[in-house]
Amino acid sequence: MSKTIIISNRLPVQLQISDGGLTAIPSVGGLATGMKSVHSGGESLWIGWSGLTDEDTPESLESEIDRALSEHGCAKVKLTAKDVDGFYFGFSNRTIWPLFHYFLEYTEFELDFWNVYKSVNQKFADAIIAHSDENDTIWVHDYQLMLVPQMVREKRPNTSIGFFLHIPFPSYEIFRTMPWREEVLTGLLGSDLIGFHTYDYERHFLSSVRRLLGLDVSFNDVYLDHRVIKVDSFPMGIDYKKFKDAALEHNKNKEDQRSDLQIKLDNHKASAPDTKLILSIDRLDYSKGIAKRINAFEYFLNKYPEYKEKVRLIILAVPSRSNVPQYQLLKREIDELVGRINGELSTVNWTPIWYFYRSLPFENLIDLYTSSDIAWLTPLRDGMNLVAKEYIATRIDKTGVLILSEMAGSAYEMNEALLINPNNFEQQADTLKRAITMPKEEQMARNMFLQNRLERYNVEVWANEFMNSLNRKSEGDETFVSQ
Ligand code: GDG
Repeated sequence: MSKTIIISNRLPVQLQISDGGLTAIPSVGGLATGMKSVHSGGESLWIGWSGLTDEDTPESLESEIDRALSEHGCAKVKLTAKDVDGFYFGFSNRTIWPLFHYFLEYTEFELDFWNVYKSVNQKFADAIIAHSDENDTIWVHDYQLMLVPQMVREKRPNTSIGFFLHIPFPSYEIFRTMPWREEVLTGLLGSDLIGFHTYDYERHFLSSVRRLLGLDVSFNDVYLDHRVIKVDSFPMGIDYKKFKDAALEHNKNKEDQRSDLQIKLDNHKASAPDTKLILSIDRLDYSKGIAKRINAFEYFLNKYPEYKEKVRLIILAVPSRSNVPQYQLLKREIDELVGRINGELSTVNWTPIWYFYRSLPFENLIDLYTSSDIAWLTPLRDGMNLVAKEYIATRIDKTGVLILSEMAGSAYEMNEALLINPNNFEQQADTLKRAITMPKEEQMARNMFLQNRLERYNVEVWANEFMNSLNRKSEGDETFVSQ
């Protein structure tokens, strides 16, 4: 029987070794949830890195690890600490991530990183070959694995292979600065179907294919040797029901069931009922524009001083890639900014910014979403941005204002949000004022449209549309006979 093979850098379960024993913790991330409909019932296998390097893994635990993973429909790719350094912290996060988010000044073109990226992509491809046969359908995820489709294609010319990129694909002018640009494009073109979040990323990719490889491109088809590769956009949704149900449950909670965070939020509301809570949640990443947002908040308070003591900015910054120097510098910059602004502006009754540098449990995320009057998300570049969608899904009474950067992929589908340019402080100060004073009826009218769209185009629909498109492609007319 043919099966679906999902491949991503990390698996939907994380393994931890403690006291010599092994624990498998299911991941609650968007990708894991979205793929549930595809990854179920024993007809699929998810291949990825377990999170444990070879050096971390006693040999005696190897078979136990395989057993634990196979209970979750998973199989592992083995990586050494050196692999993880060069492939993940190196090429993925010091070359591709900054380049694809238009941070050329942070992009490092290191031959050593590239060589490890190639060899680790080969390890993933080898694992796919070992665990699959010709009739299986393969879905590769994200920027860490862009060479895998072609590596698999070489061994399995007739297998159906899809690839989805979760981050932006940059314009040709940016992409062409990379020394290994042709190899990356060729790697991706091993696929039958290549998916992006937005039409713009799709066009950027096709433009690079045409200009760098000189291939024929017609609409969204690329012609290569005897194959036609389809390129399309599939904007990723969220598990709408999960967020809506969690918010409903949260609202039902009795006093004594409230979390400590919710008690703090409620006390704040009770003591200052006119104060608006403005929320931002991101991984601590320069692409998310956190430092600029804090500066823009200070600008707003200077431009509209009447809102001092009337607003509070909550920043949840989730630790991320702290081995990469740029992330350490950013952490220091944000710590200093928050310290300076709170130091200068706080009064006996008011601290302008509440800053959490940690990952919170899902329940606390819901506490924050449901208690905040405004969500303010200002990425400088973002493939999609699921936080924007999650905030809207939790607004049971339909109140709440979303201020969202035009540079997020989600802005294309969320026109009823207040869209801003994160570099324009003047516009953001005025938009914050507009959000604070927006009548409830207008908030509800805007959110009704947003919620309807998010409910319809949820993450399950996203995954199914991609798979259906890939299946149609493999059943259909992909054979192209070059003239
Ligand atoms: C990449 C792309 C694209 C956040 N803090 C906590 C927590 N989260 C969850 C959120 C959300 C997810 O993490 C973040 O997703 P985003 O989409 O906002 O951003 P990235 O992590 O950068 O994701 C992005 C995405 O891939 C999907 O394709 O949208 O553009 O960069 O789901 O809820 N979850 C918990 N505690 C936290 O503290 N439990």
